[in-house]
Amino acid sequence: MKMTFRWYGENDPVTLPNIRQIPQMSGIVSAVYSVPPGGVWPRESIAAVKDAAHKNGLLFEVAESVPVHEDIKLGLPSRDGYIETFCENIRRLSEAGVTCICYNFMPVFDWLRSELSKPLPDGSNALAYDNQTVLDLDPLKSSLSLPGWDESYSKEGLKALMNQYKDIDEEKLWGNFAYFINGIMPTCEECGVNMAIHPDDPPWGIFGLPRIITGAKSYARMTEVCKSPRNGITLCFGSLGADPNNDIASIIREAGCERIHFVHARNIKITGERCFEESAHPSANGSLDMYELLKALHDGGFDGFIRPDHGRMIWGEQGRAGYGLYDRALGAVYLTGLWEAIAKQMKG
Ligand SMILES: [Mn+2]
Repeated sequence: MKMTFRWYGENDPVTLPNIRQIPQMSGIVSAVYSVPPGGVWPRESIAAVKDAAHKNGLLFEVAESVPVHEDIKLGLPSRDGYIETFCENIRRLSEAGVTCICYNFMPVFDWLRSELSKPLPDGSNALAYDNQTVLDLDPLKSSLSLPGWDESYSKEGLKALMNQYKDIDEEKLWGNFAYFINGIMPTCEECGVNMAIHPDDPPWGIFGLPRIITGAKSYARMTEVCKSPRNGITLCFGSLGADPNNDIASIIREAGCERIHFVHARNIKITGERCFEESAHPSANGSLDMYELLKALHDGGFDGFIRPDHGRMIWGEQGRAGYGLYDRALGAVYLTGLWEAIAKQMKG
């Protein structure tokens, strides 16, 4: 297991020297943020991320995320051009030493929460999801803006895009996914890059848009549509765990670790039906048993990348919701400790 930490580039209030001082940190997870979805990432921009990491004793082996253009998800004729662009980004990233690319296949909206700084009893705050609040939202009318919402869409643009999805049901989205993953796989094979799809977050449909990466059945199907082991997953505990029907330890044990290239480890506390808040990482603080999950990964021989996922805001820290330094650093150390204990126990 290689412990990593997400870094949002030079404008991130969390600095690389900060990240370097977290015990056992091997590298950063980052991206080129200045290019809109569907664009080619300049080699200089990729090199800048790599060089900044290396100067601080950190590796840059995981890109998160390389966005998939909506035309690919919609299956439009223009998708072939965007798939070629995606392949070019795979080639450029691999030239810079990246071996794992995290992406998602969620139409229109990325991850979604109803609250970014819900106060918790201990004085910290965290991201939260309340189903009723989200159901009451109309993305086309609401002035509320959430982090998973692409700000570059005008209301009209968003309306037009959501209309395009009217004819795309889950079956069609699966077909478009299969076309995409099989289209890029020869390049992945050639470059030695693993693709790691992130589950939909939350793992259920929202605003009438289809969502397909939601649990054990999705993983069985996505591995079926493209059999290369380089077609793998980002196992995000918090995303999958928001649906209590997802038994994540069983998913790991049944699917094996060959396709798990990247793990997002965080805990959540389920507070009602389709309601949850993001908690501190330890098992006792949330609804997920982190020991069981890491144990399943260890038993499966997992040796990919892992990172603490979202953290709470603690100790008065201000910054990017979910991506402060302190609670994620605590999470990383907790995960490293659990892993050490499991590894030593297994040796007897
Ligand atoms: Mn995640």
